Amino acid sequence: MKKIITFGTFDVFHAGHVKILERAKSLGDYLIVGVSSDELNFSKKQRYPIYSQADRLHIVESLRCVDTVFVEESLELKAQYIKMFNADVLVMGDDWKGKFDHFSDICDVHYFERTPSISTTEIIEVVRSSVFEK
Ligand code: C2G
Repeated sequence: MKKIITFGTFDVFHAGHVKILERAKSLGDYLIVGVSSDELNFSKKQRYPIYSQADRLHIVESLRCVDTVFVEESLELKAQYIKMFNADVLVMGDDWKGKFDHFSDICDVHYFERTPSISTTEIIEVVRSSVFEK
């Protein structure tokens, strides 16, 4: 059985998230998703996610294409997570292109093109401006 692993915050879950997860699953049989903890997200983006860690895990876990979720506590633990789950392929969006190439000694590394014109940051901006324009 071919196992795929991917990581992300998946805050304000949107179509770009679902599309990368579906494409990741299409590379194998079993999809494992590391969902960034609230603290990890704060350290990466200097803000806490809009959706709680528990809700983000719940949403991702509920998808048909996802088989297992776990909390990604640290970016530095990636190699350990890959080995722990025995993953054959690491998938990331191409905003991370090149950043994970060094894992190619333990698994295949595959970057998918990001879905254009949609992002959590953009959704937050649209909602914020529509609230303040009224
Ligand atoms: N994504 C995408 N298209 C978009 C937006 C996001 O394909 N329009 C992909 C990203 O490339 C990423 C995944 O969806 O592979 C999750 O995106 P984020 O939640 O923004 O992930 P990020 O906070 O970058 O966390 O260890 C790595 C990090 O945990 C990745």
